[in-house]
Amino acid sequence: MTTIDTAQIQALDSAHFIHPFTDHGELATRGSRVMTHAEGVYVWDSEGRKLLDAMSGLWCVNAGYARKELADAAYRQMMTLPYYNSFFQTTNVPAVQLASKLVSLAPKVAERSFEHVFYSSSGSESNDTNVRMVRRYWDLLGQPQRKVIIGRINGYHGSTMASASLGGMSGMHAQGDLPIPNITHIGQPYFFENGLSGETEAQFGIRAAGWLETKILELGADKVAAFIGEPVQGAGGVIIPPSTYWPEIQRIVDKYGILLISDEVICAFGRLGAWFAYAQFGMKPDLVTFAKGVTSGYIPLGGVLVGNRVAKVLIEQGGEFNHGYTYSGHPVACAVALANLELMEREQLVQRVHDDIGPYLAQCFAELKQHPLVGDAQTCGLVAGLVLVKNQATKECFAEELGVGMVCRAHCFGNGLIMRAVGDRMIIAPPLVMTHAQIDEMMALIVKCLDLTYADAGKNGWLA
Ligand code: PXG
Repeated sequence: MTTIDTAQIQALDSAHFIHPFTDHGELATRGSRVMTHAEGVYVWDSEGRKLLDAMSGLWCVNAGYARKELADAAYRQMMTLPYYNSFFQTTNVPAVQLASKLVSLAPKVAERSFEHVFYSSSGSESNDTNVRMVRRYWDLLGQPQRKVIIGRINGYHGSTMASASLGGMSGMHAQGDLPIPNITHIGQPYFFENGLSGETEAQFGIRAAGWLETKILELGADKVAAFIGEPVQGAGGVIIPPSTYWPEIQRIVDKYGILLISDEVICAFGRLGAWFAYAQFGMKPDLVTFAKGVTSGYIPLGGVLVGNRVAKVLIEQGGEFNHGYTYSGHPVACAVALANLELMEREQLVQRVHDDIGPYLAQCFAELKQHPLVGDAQTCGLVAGLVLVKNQATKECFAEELGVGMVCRAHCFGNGLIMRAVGDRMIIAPPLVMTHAQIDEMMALIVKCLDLTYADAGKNGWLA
């Protein structure tokens, strides 16, 4: 391994590279962490520190790092056909094979089943595609007034103008006049924060879904085009909805004939123990957004599974759909995705999350509820979240400005663990290849960092 001059890279980084979601004043003083290589579930930085990556990069390295099969697939495809477009009545073999593979992996949900795929290179682009497709669908059906798409506060759907608008991140909406017109939001199904005293989680799920009906009636049902949501909210802090929530949402969208978009950029490809998540949540979506795990993040690829309800109208009545990207159906990205799905099938990674490593993580996280700093802890497949609280008995939260989550996150980094903080929610989404021993190692680090944070909170008088 060549040695890296960390200070020089940091100086150049700060001088020339504008990072996503980064305060560059802070970056300039602190210097960024330079990641150099990775293997399995570990990444190394330029100072030689080894970190257990409990976030799979950014929720994407499902198959783990340094998988030779994926590099080989990219190399082979680059030497065969590194690029060709799929405009102008052309196609390529990996894009076709992948579309047919994805369709075969998508659970059948009656008339909403999936036989078609549209490709992009990211989750954000895919959700922009969804906006265009939904509007085109209603225009073709002679209902052009159906324009409004409803998302959720604290949902995340990407960072382009349309996808950031679909999302409900207040920090993003505060910059650049978002959301764009005809996108609105309802509250999130977060029981810990929004459940009423005496209300069961199941009752809360029905009530939270009811916010959709209220919004539809307020807007006028004939104005509403679609509802979009992540089966489990990821970037919002791993918010796992009550089991009653999605079936009730489905009942409501069906009642008013509204399209349902399941954004599975995080939730698909084994993350929740299935190839796609919608069926296990009782959703019958018309469009499913995917990205990230489809290639285990080795190369950018995203897209939309287009259900028969929409595909039929677009194809049979639509003529040309004036939408597409240079890299739609990129042969190298699709070849890597095919190799990734093959690898996942061979190693039964999805089944493993469902039957083995997911339940093991759930058991470990349940034990964390004993920790005095933990107000609640939940898992679903291989995502998990816990909330840091000031008082475990009353579930009183810390004042936001204390930044307790960031204190905990700093301890994690300092102790060789990559865990994310979303406010005071600490979250993980480890690679699906994690062994039991690696889960044990991760849990020991989590407990250690919770202890250190608890000690800090005590010293600073935050627990009083
Ligand atoms: N939908 C969902 C559900 C996502 O999680 C996107 C769309 C956008 O995908 P692209 O590929 O355009 O980034 C995402 C992305 C975080 C974080 O802080 C999460 C994402 C991206 C960046 C940061 O957890 N998810």
